[in-house]
Amino acid sequence: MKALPRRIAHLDMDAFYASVDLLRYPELRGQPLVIGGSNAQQPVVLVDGSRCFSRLRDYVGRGVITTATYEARALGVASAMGIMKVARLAPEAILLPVDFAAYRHYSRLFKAAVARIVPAIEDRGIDEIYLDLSALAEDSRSLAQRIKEAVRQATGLSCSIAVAANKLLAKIGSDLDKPDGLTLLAADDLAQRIWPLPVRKINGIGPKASARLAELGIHAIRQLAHADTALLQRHFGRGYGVWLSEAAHGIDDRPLLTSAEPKSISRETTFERDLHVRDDRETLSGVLIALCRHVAEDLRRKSYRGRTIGVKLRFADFQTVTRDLTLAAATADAHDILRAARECLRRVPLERKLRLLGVRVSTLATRADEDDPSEPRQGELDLTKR
Ligand code: DCP
Ligand code: MG
Repeated sequence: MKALPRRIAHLDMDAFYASVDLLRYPELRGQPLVIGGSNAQQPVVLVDGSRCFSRLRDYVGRGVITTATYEARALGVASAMGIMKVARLAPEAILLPVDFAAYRHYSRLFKAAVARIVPAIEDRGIDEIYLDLSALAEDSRSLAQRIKEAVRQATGLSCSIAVAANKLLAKIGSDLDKPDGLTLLAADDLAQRIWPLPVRKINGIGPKASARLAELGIHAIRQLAHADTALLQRHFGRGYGVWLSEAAHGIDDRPLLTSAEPKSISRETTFERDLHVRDDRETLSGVLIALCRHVAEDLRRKSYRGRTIGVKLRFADFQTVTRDLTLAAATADAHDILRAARECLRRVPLERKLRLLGVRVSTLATRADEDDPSEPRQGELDLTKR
């Protein structure tokens, strides 16, 4: 039986920080507003109870803005611009300081409202989430409408949603009709709606990759889709080359990461002075033992065990190497972790001085996943075993 196509939504709040601040200062609605000042930009309450806001033309100093309302964006203002540059573009715009506590509060509110409708949510940060709608019967448009309405009810804020076959397309889609957008992307929309866009609209193509693609004459996603994969691999490496090609064709099988389960648990230490295995053997050995013990404690506290044990070394010249090995059975035991970490270290040439040492345990399973839930051995680590 052929699997049904997935229905993945991406939801992104509109001008998030600025919109949250407008809830508190509704008199600013409709004006260009920029978020990014310090406490000096805090509004002053006048004797008649009205508020006096800072204007950008009065601003002197450094710093960048976090975001701006759509009225300010119409003047050319964008996230991460220097405040002085914004002041030249939009001298009349109002500047407010950031208020992370308020943004976190509204972030929790909108996510809780969505979770009451769709249980499968991947949290992507303060103002965006992916949703898996595949298991729900309702059609995509009315679901998306209902989600937008629930967000508005819970927060008074608007968001933009797209529904598509995967995360990659949903993420591009939610940006197509901002603010207050609702975009449905079907498989045959690729050529019409995605291919004309610049390559940097693909999440995962950053400024460096898009600059290198531009050097190859590739600007639009359509050109990337038609580019020879072998050429892309020559310029970007095997893995990334293939990924570029697939992304341009709208292919993306990544599942939603719906819970906050850690992928690994690790500890690392940067030394006060660079250490050499020959001259500082005792110290390094002590550090390794302590790291393994801490990782084991972290695992136990969180009720995890892991099968892959790895070490990370950074040399004085900042070159970083990692080595790992996978055990037959998952462990949370400091002895087992130490033994495996030493095994990994034997595979690294150690002629140079070290500035950092780290130990990581991955391929995690919770106790509940395991056949044998017996407590790991307790006890002191034996320094002499090597
Ligand atoms: N943010 C930031 N610095 C950046 C980009 C964003 O501090 N360089 C903060 C402010 C934004 C929030 O993160 O309000 C969410 O980022 P978005 O990229 O989603 O931008 P907005 O929500 O502000 O606008 P949009 O309507 O384009 O989503
Ligand atoms: Mg946003």
